[in-house]
Amino acid sequence: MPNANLYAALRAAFPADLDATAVETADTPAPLHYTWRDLERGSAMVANLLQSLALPPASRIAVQVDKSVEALVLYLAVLRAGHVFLPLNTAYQAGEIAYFIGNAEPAVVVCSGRNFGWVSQIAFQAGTKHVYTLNDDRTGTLLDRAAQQADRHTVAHSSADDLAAILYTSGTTGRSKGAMLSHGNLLSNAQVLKQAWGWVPGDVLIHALPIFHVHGLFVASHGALLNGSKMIWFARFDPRAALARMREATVFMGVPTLYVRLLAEPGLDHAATQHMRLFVSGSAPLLIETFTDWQRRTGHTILERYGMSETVMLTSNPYRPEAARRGGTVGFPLPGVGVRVRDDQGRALPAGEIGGIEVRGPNVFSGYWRMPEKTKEEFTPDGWFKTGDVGRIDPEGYVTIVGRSKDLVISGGYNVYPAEIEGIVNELPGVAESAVIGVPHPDFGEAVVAVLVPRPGATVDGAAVVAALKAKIANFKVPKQVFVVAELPRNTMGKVQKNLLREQHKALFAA
Ligand code: MLC
Ligand code: AMP
Repeated sequence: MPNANLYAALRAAFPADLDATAVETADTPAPLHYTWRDLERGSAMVANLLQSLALPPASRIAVQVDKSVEALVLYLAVLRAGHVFLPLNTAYQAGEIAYFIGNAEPAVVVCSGRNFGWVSQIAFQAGTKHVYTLNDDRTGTLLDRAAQQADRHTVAHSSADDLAAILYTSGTTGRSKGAMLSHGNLLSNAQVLKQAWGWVPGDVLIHALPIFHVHGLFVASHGALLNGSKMIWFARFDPRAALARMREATVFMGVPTLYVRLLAEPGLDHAATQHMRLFVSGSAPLLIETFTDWQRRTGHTILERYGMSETVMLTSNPYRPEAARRGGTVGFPLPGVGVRVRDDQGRALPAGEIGGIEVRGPNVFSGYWRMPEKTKEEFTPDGWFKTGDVGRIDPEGYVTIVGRSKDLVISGGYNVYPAEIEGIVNELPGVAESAVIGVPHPDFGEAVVAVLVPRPGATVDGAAVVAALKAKIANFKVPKQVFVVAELPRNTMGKVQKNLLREQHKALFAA
């Protein structure tokens, strides 16, 4: 059986000249150049370190570190060692991390040095035996220990169905679920995107997204690696600095907020983006204004695509000019991906009609980590995954997302599940109940807002609620505004009418 390990496929795509630059850092004090050989040797050393721990195959390696090239190397090492990469957003606080570690039971946890105290305490309590640190200045115990390892390593043999990564994604009810993605899921999608987006020799990617979610870790990194393309690596997105590098790059990928912030740069024009070949947007709806403003300012048409943690990429606007990239749509199903729209009773809907989007394909995950019941609920009896997105497919085949059946807010490309925030707000002293909604926001697309009702006789201060939440949950989940009201609007069934709240507060952040 050929080795289906994703690292083996990525490695095979490295250019013949292993001393060429694979990654150049853009926001370190001085630029750092990592060659393809550095990626190969560095990942071999970290893989050897993991191997020296004699972990069972497919052990989870949980990683909460700032973005760095070494963090990417760690990801490659986990792949090649045959373990399962579990990336965690650096914004997550202790309560969130405790849940992920308790649920995933990782054999190894890697965290930044400044968090070692509390993260290691959580990890050791959960039974994790090895906790390493990795800082964004190339220090930490992970690299110290890896430096003692050999720089040659034979890539573990994996089948296409073997797990490569677990990505936690929140649920409409209860806690986050770990989406289990296999080597085959990730590689098939990367290969399809390489074709679909016309990657060519000489492409250079500006990598400015975090690497703990699908967009930055898989779509962007795999795209460049599988094409042997150099990446210009930003640890933090800075619109002015990113724009300056477009004169030497060809591909950029971003969530809509990145495009909004680039549009605010006076220097964004045809000349500044002339060297670029492709701008990709996804993870959240791209406003038609952003799409048309971008066209006007740069002469480029943003290519919008649609995906999710459970499926990697599903649809894409066309790259080649035979068909137009249509603003407001997410394009056509990618080759090999099935997309269908059905009503609440599971009846197929004709073109143009709005219903639930269901998908299948080699990219679709196998299920949620240790949640067989939840997994069963999210798949139809005939094996299609219910995305929770609502949309339509027009007669020409373009898919348009019109809303979500899941109660979800997407803020700056990050998902926030109101049920999770409401649960935490309701526990705060003096709070009787709450409703969390998303309202339009000029920068983040949607912003989280909480409306709460105090207990009889209690006084609750909105600013104090925000301060309390900042200590408990990731900053992007914290409401940008809190309203204290006497009661929540309810329908005759007693259900909170969030649509009325959204309507009432829709102009809160009007630009
Ligand atoms: C930061 N803040 C956010 C936020 N990001 N608030 C809401 N939503 C967000 N996304 C908070 C900060 O903590 C700060 O709070 C305040 O907002 C302003 O911060 P900032 O300095 O403006 O934020 P910045 O660090 O510049 O980050 C913004 C961003 C970042 C857009 C660069 O959020 C980002 O990288 N987003 C990309 C997310 C992503 O990669 N998504 C892909 C998921 S994969 P305070 O209180 O401290 O002032 C997926 C599948 C698919 O969805 O299809 O791709
Ligand atoms: P995540 O769970 O973080 O992977 O987010 C996946 C969700 O992001 C999808 O189910 C969609 O709701 C949303 N999404 C991703 N891409 C787009 C897009 N181009 N337009 C609208 N929504 C999108």
